[in-house]
Amino acid sequence: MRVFVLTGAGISAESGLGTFRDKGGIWARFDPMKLATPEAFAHDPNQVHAFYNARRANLLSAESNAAHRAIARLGAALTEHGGDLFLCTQNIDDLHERAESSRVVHMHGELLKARCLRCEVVIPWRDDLGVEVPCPSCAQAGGLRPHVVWFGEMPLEMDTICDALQRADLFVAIGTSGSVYPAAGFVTEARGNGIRTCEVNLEPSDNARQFDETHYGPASTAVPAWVE
Ligand code: BV8
Repeated sequence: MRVFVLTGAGISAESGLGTFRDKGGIWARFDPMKLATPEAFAHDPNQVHAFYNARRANLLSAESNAAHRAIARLGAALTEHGGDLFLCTQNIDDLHERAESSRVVHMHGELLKARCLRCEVVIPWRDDLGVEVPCPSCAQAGGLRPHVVWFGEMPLEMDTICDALQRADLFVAIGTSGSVYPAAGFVTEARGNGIRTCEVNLEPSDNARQFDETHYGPASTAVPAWVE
């Protein structure tokens, strides 16, 4: 059995990381166009770095939760029985990895990594990084940005994602509002390929009607219940 799981901010909400579009969410408090676009970084890199440094500090004090651990168990069980879990996350945290999921596709990048604007090398984030620090690979000063996909930028590993979406037997969306593309369109693509679809979320998402099966409740209880 090949299962494609897409996770969003809702799976990390109970770990204390903010979601984006819930009441008091990140995009309710910060303007994504001023902090999560290439133009915003070009205009004020220090402000953008400060925004991600604050989220990184929050992440470092957070822990994975029962939902992340249940997905890791699902992956191990599928592999053991000759199946496959393709875990694609919109999240830029590392909580799936800390819950011991083995292969995580971060389509929107990773908060704990930096990328050079010129040579594109990706390096682990260090607190001293910022616009003054030269790239360790091409020595360009001021060239390091968060390794995060901003609005208007192409998500990462899309070929791999689309291939996995074609081959899946089941598509499961967990903790996502279904409001950001191309991720929000994956359920439509799955349905078009005749793949069964399931949503596990706190409440019905924007595209809830497209799911054959739905389970609602906080991820830390709803996801383990669905996995078991
Ligand atoms: C692209 C990283 C094209 C950054 C993010 C104008 C210009 C350019 C593009 C566009 C445009 N207008 C529209 C677009 C397309 C745009 C888009 O879709 N915009 C939306 C707003 C309409 N998309 C893009 O720009 C994408 N790129 O289109 O490129 C292209 C083509 C060719 C060549 C080049 C380019 C890139 C989008 C990626 C942006 N980066 N993240 C960062 O994190 O700072 S997106 C942002 O939304 C988030 O980061 C997150 O990754 C993503 C999805 O959000 P969710 O994860 O779903 O979170 P949300 O808060 O919305 O929902 C949480 C859910 O959890 C809720 O349903 C809630 O009920 C539930 N929940 C809450 N608590 C719990 C829970 N569930 C369970 N348990 C709980 N306890």
